[in-house]
Amino acid sequence: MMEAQKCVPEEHVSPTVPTPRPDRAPLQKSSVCSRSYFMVVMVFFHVYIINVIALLLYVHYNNGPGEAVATINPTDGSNNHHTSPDPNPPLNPGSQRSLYLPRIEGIRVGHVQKVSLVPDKIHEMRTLSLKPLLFEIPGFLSEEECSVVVQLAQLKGLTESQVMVPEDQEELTQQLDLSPEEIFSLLDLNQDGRLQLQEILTHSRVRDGIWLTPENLREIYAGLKADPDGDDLLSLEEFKQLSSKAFQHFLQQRGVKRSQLVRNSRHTWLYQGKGAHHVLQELRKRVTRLTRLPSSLVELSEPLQVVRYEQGGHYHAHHDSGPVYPETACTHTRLAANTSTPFETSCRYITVLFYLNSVEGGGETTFPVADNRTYEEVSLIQDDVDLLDMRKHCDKGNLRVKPTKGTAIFWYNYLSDGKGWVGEQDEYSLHGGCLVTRGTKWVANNWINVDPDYQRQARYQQLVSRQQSAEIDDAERDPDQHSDLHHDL
Ligand SMILES: *[C@@H]1O[C@H](CO)[C@@H](O)[C@H](O)[C@H]1NC(C)=O
Ligand SMILES: *[C@@H]1O[C@H](CO)[C@@H](O)[C@H](O)[C@H]1NC(C)=O
Ligand SMILES: [Ca+2]
Ligand SMILES: [Ca+2]
Repeated sequence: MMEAQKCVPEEHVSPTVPTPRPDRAPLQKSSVCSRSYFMVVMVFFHVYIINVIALLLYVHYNNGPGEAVATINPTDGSNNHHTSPDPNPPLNPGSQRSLYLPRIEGIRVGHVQKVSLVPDKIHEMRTLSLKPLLFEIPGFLSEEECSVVVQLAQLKGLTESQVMVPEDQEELTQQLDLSPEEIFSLLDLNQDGRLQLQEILTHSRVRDGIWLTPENLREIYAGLKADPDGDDLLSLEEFKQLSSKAFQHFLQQRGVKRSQLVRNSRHTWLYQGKGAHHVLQELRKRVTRLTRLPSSLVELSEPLQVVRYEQGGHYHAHHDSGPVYPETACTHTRLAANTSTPFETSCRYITVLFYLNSVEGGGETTFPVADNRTYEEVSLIQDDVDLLDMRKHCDKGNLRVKPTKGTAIFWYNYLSDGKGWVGEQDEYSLHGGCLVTRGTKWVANNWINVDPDYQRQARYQQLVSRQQSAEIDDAERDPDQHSDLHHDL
């Protein structure tokens, strides 16, 4: 037998013997061999045990990341259990890659897919456009749910949405330390060495709370004697004479009517976490199912924004979230970023917009360039048609959605990076709220914030989970969890 022949000094035993046989009973062995034999068996046994442990560790670490991520937010686990009969679970339990972002396919404009968002009801989700990827879901909220949200918002109280004070444009240019020539060049989109009115408008609208029309601009030029030759064009020399301060000062002196603002509405924010009204919590769960995103992402996003537009209200065309450059910070992950940068945006990957009432007149949501062949910022503002102007040219846009009580629409503000994460801003996601010509308009927005920088989002979630676990003071928490997370995200 093998055992007999293997009565050899243990140093000859190869530790890589593939078939350990710890089960062989060393009963009939000679006493001479017994010690060696015992050693051999022990070595085999150890190799065997180490293999088993290694295998267990392997399995553990392969599963580890998914589990770790799924428990980033302690509420995740329980949510998953509670909603287990849900056919669209927030976290795909079959997949261990919880932070892979599913993106719903539009197929083609007009395509209808059935989605299960609440028990005993199937919703229909219609593709409205592919650029941006935009869907409509009638009856997403019931009539009662709409009323509850409106009432909660009224109870909380709404404030003016206006960003009236000119923003930190001055500061930004100072921080960037740009010369007038450089600014001129940035503004001169068509690079013809002159600033057309549209070029000034394209820029000013991004930064200021005041909505300028070509007529306003001519008025300002005249008031400041900025364009002595009166050709509506600013040469570099003319531009250098025109100080940004004087420009702002003129605007402020002139006074601003609400209708001249970018946004003429009032809004409030409603928290949707634990302890919030059940309708608000339910709404968030429904949004999670709709978007199929990890619930941890949805739960760490902005609260629900409820907006009221009175008759005469509007919101000129804009992007909900800006472009992201390597040095851009996201507002929500600021905590996890230690760089100070002048660029910050809200990184709203998805917008879900709910219509809380049917508007008597106007108030459509317009996507001026939806499914346009091409997109050129400079083409948005022409002499005769300003596609961004939601008071004057709402009807010129490519796509308009009429507000219908209970309907939700949602779209992606960013493209995919092709690897399951957030990529570049989708410029086609430009949209605005048309002038309300009759009655009042109530809408709500849920934004899902995702940092296009995967590591930063991961660090942020890690930080939040640490804070939460510190609050819970859960000493039993697996200490490996954070390092796993850090390693694998
Ligand atoms: C932020 O700072 C920490 C230590 O203070 C460092 O480990 C980390 O790499 C920094 N992150 C970035 C993005 O600079
Ligand atoms: C829309 O597409 C047309 C055709 O390609 C193009 O001429 C026009 O400039 C586009 N509009 C915008 C705003 O880019
Ligand atoms: Ca120009
Ligand atoms: Ca001129």
